[in-house]
Amino acid sequence: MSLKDELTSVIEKVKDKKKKICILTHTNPDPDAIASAYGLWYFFKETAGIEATIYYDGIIGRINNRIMVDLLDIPIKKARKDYLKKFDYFCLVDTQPGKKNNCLPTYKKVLIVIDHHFEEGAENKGDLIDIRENVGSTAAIVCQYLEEFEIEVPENLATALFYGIKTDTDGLLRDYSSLDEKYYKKLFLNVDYKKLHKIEYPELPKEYFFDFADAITSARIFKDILIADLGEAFVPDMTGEMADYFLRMEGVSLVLVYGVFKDMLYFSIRTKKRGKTLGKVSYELAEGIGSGGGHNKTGGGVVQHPEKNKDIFLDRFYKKFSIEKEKLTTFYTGMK
Ligand SMILES: [Mn+2]
Repeated sequence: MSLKDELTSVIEKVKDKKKKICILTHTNPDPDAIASAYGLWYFFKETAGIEATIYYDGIIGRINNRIMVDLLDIPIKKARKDYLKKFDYFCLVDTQPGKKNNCLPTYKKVLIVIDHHFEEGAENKGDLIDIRENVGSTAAIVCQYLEEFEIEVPENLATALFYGIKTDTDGLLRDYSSLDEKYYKKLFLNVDYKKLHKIEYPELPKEYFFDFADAITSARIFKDILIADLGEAFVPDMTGEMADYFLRMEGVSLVLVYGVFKDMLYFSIRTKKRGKTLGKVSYELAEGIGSGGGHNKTGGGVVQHPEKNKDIFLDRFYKKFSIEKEKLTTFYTGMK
């Protein structure tokens, strides 16, 4: 069956009875998850006349993402405690059934799953399971849905989807596919640049620079690997932000940044090198003590009970990359 046929049968199923649909992102949603949810929301509106509900759990931490939601009028809300009872169907975007980074219990049947993370033996029970590990963003897959049904993408949605693809692929520089490239270029013509600029370069709170200072002073290097500890992070997304930043340091090709937020240890890993599988590495680093995932050049996750599991996690990281921890030094050692 073609993708369009599969989507058509999903629409037929929900259309007449005006079913209540909930679109769920992963915990602490990033721009790709938010944009994909918004795109799927618009898809249901245009094809079935249904106004779905978009829920997330955790927090929308990163300032850019909060401004994105605000400026582009994205109807995303924090999941209420009793949300499970209120809907006939659930969709998952940028995550999949059984993954620990979403709040949907595994017994719930799913209508549509759209994701681009590797499958970790999830029980993929649903009407339409669309997991494409080779694609750089979930947003690009959603773009394809909209295109299949010849739905015109309004400016705010185009801006969101563009930003989703851009952040997940670092502007078509890492882990991207021809699908990402196609829609990145197509959406570009319809982006609201003023809004995009405000999203990408927002005013930053002082806490941001406080975390930044911690990241810089704690950074330690072994060969081409840099590790930084944020201590208490003011938002979980700070680890990814700092990891991206450190990856720009000359001579560094692999970065780990971690920090604690609400009694959980968040971590992000980045590399410049080809042929890495950091998603899998992250999964293994957190196995049994939390959860991890990602792609080739980016990975991340969360570790529970950092007071006892942080050292286990770090030792696994040292071992994985043959780091002699007594030889870790600051990057400015020997500088004047
Ligand atoms: Mn994504």
